[in-house]
Amino acid sequence: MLALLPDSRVSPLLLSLERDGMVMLPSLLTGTLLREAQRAFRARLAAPANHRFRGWYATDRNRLILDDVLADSEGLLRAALDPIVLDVADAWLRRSWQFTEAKGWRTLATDSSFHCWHGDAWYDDGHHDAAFHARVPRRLKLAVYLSDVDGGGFGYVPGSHGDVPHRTRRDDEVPKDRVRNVRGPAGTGFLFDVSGTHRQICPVPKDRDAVFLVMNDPAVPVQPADVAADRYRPLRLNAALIGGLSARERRVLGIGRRELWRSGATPALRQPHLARAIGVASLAALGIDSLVARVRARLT
Ligand SMILES: O=C(O)CCC(=O)C(=O)O
Repeated sequence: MLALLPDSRVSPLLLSLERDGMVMLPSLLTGTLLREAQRAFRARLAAPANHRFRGWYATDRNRLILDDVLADSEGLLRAALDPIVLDVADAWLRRSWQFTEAKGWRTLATDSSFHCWHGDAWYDDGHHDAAFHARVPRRLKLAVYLSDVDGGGFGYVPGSHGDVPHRTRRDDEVPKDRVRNVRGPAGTGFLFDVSGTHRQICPVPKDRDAVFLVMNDPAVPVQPADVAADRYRPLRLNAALIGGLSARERRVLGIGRRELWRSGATPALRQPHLARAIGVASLAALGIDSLVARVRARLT
């Protein structure tokens, strides 16, 4: 595989990925494109998703999550389509891969150790033959920091990747002296194989903004919990930003690809009572607005 690489800049990166399971891409996003990406990210963090505001949601108390971040920012889209990123991914994942998720989150500063060491659970391991189990399907994540990170960064155990079934790992199973704690200024990128042991390092001394873009072969079936949550579906993109793409860029963004398309799919409600309460409160607030407007009209 290495001998087929088109670009000598890519070979050392691929060797690091092979050896460590992760590779740094310093200064992946810089200058005006970085500032634009930061502005777009922060704008969406201004409020929770509500009505037409595409804001954050949360699945734990420590992170404000944004979906479909490639639709918000030209800078992030360019970082995702950086030729080096695509070359490494083509070699590591073979050419059938595409981006299957584009999330970002702000981790709120905390002293608590809220995140555990794990290899990502994602593929459906319940319905496959021995050949499937002998080789864990490959998946990469491309991460980009959008804030300066000098503590509370991403942690990875180099060399822990490979044909390791996904699972969480107890703290005492992790060789702490080998952990790579990724620090770097905003715009730092890195790629990692999700089978390796990793987590958000805690404590987190200040809020950390980062995006994590998922890349894998869409033909690999995903675990039922992720189907129910409507994860790993076609990306939502921005029509203004996707003109003039090359055939390869279209392929990796999944444009025109239907493998992940599930008509009518919608995420299962996590907190149905809260959803109902928000619906009732929104309609009540509109009723109050219209009452106030009518009273004002009478008084003037
Ligand atoms: O937020 C982090 O640094 C950890 C990310 C992570 O565990 C993951 O993407 O699976």
